Amino acid sequence: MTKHIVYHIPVCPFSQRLEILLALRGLQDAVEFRVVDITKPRDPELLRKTRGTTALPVLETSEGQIIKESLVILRYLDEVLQGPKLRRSDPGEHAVESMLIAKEGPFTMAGYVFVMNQDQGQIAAHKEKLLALYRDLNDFLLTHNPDGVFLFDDFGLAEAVFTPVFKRFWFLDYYEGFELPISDEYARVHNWRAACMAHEATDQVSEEEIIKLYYDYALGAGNGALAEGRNVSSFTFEPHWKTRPMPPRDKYSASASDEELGLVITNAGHGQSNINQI
Ligand code: GAZ
Repeated sequence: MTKHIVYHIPVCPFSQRLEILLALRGLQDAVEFRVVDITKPRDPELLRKTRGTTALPVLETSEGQIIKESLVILRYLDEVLQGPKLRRSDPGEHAVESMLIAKEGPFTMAGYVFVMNQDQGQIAAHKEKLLALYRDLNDFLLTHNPDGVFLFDDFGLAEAVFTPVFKRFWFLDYYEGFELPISDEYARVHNWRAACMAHEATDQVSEEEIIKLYYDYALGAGNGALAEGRNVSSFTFEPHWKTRPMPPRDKYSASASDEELGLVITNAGHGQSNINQI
């Protein structure tokens, strides 16, 4: 039988949602992940399949159906893969988790816009916007499960949606010094977030990796764009992130070079340049 294929960008939060589902089921092999280099022109065959759109992840099912949007793919795989479902089976409970999931878009956007901000005069406004969204999540969790840790009794669909985003927001701790305040307004979401991030099915990425790979986002260059004066994207696969130094935290006054970021391959001797990823 042919496998499901997911076309994706490694380290993308949207595809980590799918990896978490597979890890929870112990079915990592049920899907073949194919890496797409978004700095290069898209393979015409894939473009034909997606009917011209370029956003990833995209699922090509074993039957050849094309499914876009990580949340749709997540729900599809949850239904078709064997094993206990991640979604709540009770319709009312499923509605509750779906309401929480409906908050992921604005939340994700607020964090990304914050890390990409280049205007120091706007820092406070970005911070307050994100804190308001955290307070809203706190209130939602208190309403539906005041004494628990997760939204229901265990890590579920909403947790699979939010955890990759919580982990990307390590870039806010590092580049913006952002922390959730320790107070009643945030206590419930604080516990939820900590439990989500500590869950063993979510360890596909590390804090160090996120900080190093997302340096270009912190300079305002998202989605594969190159920051000014640079030739290699911080998302490059080579040199591997583990071999590179931590980037400077201060994103507002300085911008590190390819060399300072450890992005230049020096041993080859034939002047081959790096391939930019994302
Ligand atoms: N809603 C889609 C899903 O599947 O959930 C989103 C998919 C998506 O945005 N994928 C991006 C992509 O494939 C990579 S991840 N881009 C390549 C292309 O050719 O379109 C998110 C942001 C943001 C900046 C970056 C990203 C991000 O805001 O992580 O906001 C949500 C892109 C400034």
